[in-house]
Amino acid sequence: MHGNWKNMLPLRSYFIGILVVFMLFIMGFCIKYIDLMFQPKPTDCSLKAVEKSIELAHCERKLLINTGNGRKMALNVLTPWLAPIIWDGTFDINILDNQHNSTRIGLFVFAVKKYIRFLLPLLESAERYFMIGHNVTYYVFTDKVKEVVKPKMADGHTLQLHDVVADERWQDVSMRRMEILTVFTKEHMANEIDYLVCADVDMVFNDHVGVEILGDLVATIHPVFFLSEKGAFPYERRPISTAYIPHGHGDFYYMAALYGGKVDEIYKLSMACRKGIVEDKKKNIEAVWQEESHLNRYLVYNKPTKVLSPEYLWDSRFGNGQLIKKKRFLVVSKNNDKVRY
Ligand code: UD2
Repeated sequence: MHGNWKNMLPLRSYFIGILVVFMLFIMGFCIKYIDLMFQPKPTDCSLKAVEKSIELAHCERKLLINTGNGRKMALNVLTPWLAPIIWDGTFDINILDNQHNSTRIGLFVFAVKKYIRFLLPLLESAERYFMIGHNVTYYVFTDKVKEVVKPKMADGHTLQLHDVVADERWQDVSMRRMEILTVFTKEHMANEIDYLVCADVDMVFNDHVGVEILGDLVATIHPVFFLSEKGAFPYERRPISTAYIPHGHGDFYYMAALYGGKVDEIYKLSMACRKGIVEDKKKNIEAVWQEESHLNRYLVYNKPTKVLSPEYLWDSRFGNGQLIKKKRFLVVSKNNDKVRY
């Protein structure tokens, strides 16, 4: 008996071992599936819960629309005055193309003095990406009509060349555009086109830019300032200038390299900007960003009916590019000292 008991000792350790392993296994199982054991109740589908989520979604939208924060506003698809902000994915180009099947569109550019070198690349890129399938007139103003090389153009596209004086200062060339617009929108374009798009010449189209950009009055958010707080916008802040915008006013900072609208709206815009430029000149002052400052002033008090996201104006040197899915219209890098003087 005694001897038997001694013989059973290893057997007892064996059972204890098995028991320990078993308990460890149970503990492991519990740790792994603890959340299953305390699972929350199935989703509450009661009317109250649904109402709560609708209310939350509503608040979220309200926040997006009402916020005075420039960062959120520029990334929205609606301005606080309910104008669309055009981003990739917000429009169906087939529907819009059908709506605009007989629309006549103009593209207005200045290519004066050394800037003539930018004209052909701009027009060639326009032939690839700008208003494809639509009736387009290029209105080119230059002091070098004879040097203009015409691009190969699609049916329904025409090029008009117009002589313009070459101002000595590049700032005056840039501002002269407003004066020319006041005359041409009234006397020529009113009968020739429905919408006018105004652009800088040192730019290239890099992706689709179509009828989604057409509207009564359209402006483009400046890519440098689309995430900035309003206080950082480089508006003209000197009250002596007619382009003055007081702190607290304004919604976005728009870039003068692309804007547009119905011909009569561009007439009104250019008249106001031209008047401001002339009044400033009388006082011997010039707005901080020339006609861009006057354009911004006009658009603060005459809200655009459509706003283009920075997809429509991009400079490859800028940061934040990851937020911009398509870079449709690009600034061409240039050596200012070489082309302006
Ligand atoms: C910025 C704006 C521009 C305008 C300007 C201030 C960009 C991309 N654009 O341009 O819209 O507000 O500041 O006035 O930031 N031009 C000529 N010949 C010249 C000089 C100018 O044809 O000798 C025309 C040309 O169409 C050019 C435009 O004026 O694209 C604006 O001049 P800019 O491009 O030199 O001015 P920039 O780059 O500072």
